Amino acid sequence: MSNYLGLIRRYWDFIPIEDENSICTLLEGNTPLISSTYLGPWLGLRLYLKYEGLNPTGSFKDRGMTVAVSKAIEEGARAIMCASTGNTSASAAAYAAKGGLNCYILVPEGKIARGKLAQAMVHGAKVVAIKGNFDDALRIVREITTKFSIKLVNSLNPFRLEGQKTASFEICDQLGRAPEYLCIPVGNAGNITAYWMGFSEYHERHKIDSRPRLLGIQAEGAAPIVRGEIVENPETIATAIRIGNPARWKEALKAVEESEGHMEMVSDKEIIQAYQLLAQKEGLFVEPASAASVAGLIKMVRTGWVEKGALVVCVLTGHGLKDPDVALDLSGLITECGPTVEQVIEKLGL
Ligand code: AN7
Repeated sequence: MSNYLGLIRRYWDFIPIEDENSICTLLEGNTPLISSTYLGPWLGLRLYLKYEGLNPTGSFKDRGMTVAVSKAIEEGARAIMCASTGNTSASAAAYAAKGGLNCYILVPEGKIARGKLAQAMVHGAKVVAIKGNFDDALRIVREITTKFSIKLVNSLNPFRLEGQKTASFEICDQLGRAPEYLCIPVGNAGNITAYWMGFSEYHERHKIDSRPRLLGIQAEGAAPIVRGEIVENPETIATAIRIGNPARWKEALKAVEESEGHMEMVSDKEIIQAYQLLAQKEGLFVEPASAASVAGLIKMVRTGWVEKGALVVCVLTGHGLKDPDVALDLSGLITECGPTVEQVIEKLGL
């Protein structure tokens, strides 16, 4: 029997759920902090990778969703709704199924990785594809959730952040201290905001003597915070962070400033390089948005922003199986072969 209880019970004192009967959990969290054996030595860093792809639905979103859905249940809600580039919808659909709620999802048409769409559909959510981008979808969801009695579960919902912040607690528990830098991809900017809340709360309560400098990484084609202006038509291979007007923009900037960190952007080419390095040298299959944090870190070591020897944690936000099309497009063709030992030996060049 597993004695893991899920985030809410594990961090009960830090999370504003009052009624234990309303807890809706899939035993999210408790993800591994993996010591990097290739990238770390290569970059001259003490590097750890927080593999959030091992949450129940394959992304970090489950941390926030367990709290947002439990709170919705506590408040008597019957339905939840979100706009999503994919992972939020997969998570919302799963927790709604577990909690017996209806789930409404708006996604940008044609820009959702197939694994994520499959998750939202299989869990029985009502999915609508908008002829527009994520920012359009979020605008519509905000309006509809004020008109109907449906709970919004995007990270504008403060309970999402209350759950997501627990990743910082885990990192401090796993390292026995806070890292010097935390490197994280930024889309709607909820996660980076939540990490800062988490490090700050742990710092206060457990007298941890430092907080990390936050390095937030955006994709070049969807980098409103780095550029300082809304991006009308965001584009990137990392569809999860294809967002032009982040809802938590101000909070993210404040977190980066307070931590004396930095916001950086990386090209799709750099994202793909990091994606392949993680897969081929670390054995970690992540989705492109997650590889953005590693691409950003590589860039910041090259530019001297992060010094050699630093203790760094990179957050790998989602599993690579979410987006099988990117993986297959980047790989060579499969070798076809007749069904004999000789033919296989020949094809493998043994
Ligand atoms: C893998 O699912 O916004 O900066 O609607 O799926 O907190 O938005 C996903 C975002 C990073 C960015 N990595 O986090 C959605 C959605 C992955 C993601 C982000 C997302 P935020």
